[in-house]
Order: sequence, then C-alpha cells, then structure tokens
Amino acid sequence: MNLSSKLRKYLVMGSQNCKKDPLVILEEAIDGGITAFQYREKGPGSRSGKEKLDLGRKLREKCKENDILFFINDDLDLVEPLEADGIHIGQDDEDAEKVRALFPKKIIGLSVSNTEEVTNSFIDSVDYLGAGPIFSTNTKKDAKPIVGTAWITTLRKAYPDLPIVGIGGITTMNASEVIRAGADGVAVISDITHSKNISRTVKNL
Ligand code: 3NM
Repeated sequence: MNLSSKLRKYLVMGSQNCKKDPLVILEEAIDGGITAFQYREKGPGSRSGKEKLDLGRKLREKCKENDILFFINDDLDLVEPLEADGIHIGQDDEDAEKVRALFPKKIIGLSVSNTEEVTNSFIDSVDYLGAGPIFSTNTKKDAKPIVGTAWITTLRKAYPDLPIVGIGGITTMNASEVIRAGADGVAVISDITHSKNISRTVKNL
C-alpha cells in the first residue's frame, strides 16, 4: 500500500483525549479500520517521562501487530525507543530539514496552516502535509484560524503529488468534503476518541 492510502483514516490521540483506556480505544479504532496512528501526548492531562514511554510502547505494539503506521508527535527522543514509522512535526518544532537529517528513513509529516508557513518550511524534506484546522475544533486550544477545505484545494494545486491529510473538527458528517477537496486522508481526534461506538465511527468515516 502506498503512503497516501496508509494515511486515509488517521487517528491522533494521547491520554488527554481519552475517557477510557487508550489501548482499548486504539483496539476499537483498529477494528473499525484506521490505517495510521499518531501518539500525541500534549497539554493538560497528558503523560510525560516513563508513563509516556510505557503507554507509547503498548500502543506501538498494537499498531505493529495490525500493520498500522505509527507516528510520534514532535517528541524526537521517543522515535527510536518506540521504533516509530514516522514523526509528525508542527511549526514550533525542529525544522523539517533537521528532522530529515536526523531520521533519513522515517516518514515525516508537517503541519501547515497558511501560505507563509509553507514558504518558510522545508517542504522538500517531508513525506506528507497536515492541513488544518479545516473546521472548528475544541481539542486544540491554540489552534490557528480555521482554513476550511479551500486550504486543501490550494495545497493540492501547489503539490499535486504530496500526500495531504486534513485535521481539525473532522467528523463522519464532514470527512467526505475534505476528501473531495483533494485530501488523501483525514486525521481525527475527538470524533473517534469520544465516540460511544468507536469501531462504527471509524467505519463510517
Ligand atoms: N492539529 P479534533 S487541529 C492536533 O490545525 C490538531 O494543525 C490541528 O482534534 C491543526 O479532531 C488539531 O478533535 C485537533 O478536532 C484535532
């Protein structure tokens, strides 16, 4: 399977997003058909240090057993211990060229929210783009202004061959708009982690 297909249904999650055991949430999401997972411990209620590593190991193992791509959100120190397939970096993290030099063989994703960020980033060093927030989100308190699906269309025109994943406020009700605008996949936190029937929500995406 190529990278764009593997990014089709991309669950992003850390303990702070979970009302029940994160491992159970991941298992149910895998049952529903996610293709990629990003371990993102960030903000109030998140884990750090050994607790973060221990949970990461369990989630990583589950992804390996099920052939799901496993990404780490910006924490470069966890990439090797967790044998991550890739790293997702934001605009406030180490720049993409440096991350590429450190991890020549890993998949690198980069968040871009506007043209200025694109101009100032090393797009040639990354394997996919995260575009958002597409819709309004309560999950990320410091989210940038909403960009809408038009931002996907703009990026798709500029980078016809680069995989693009939409993020921010994406649900079963609006995911198809994101794909129709030109995205290869949707990255989702709360619509999956807070669902009463996680497996069905992922199937419906
Ligand atoms: N990054 P939900 S929006 C982690 O715009 C994240 O880059 C965003 O959570 C960005 O699916 C976001 O619950 C939160 O809206 C996505």
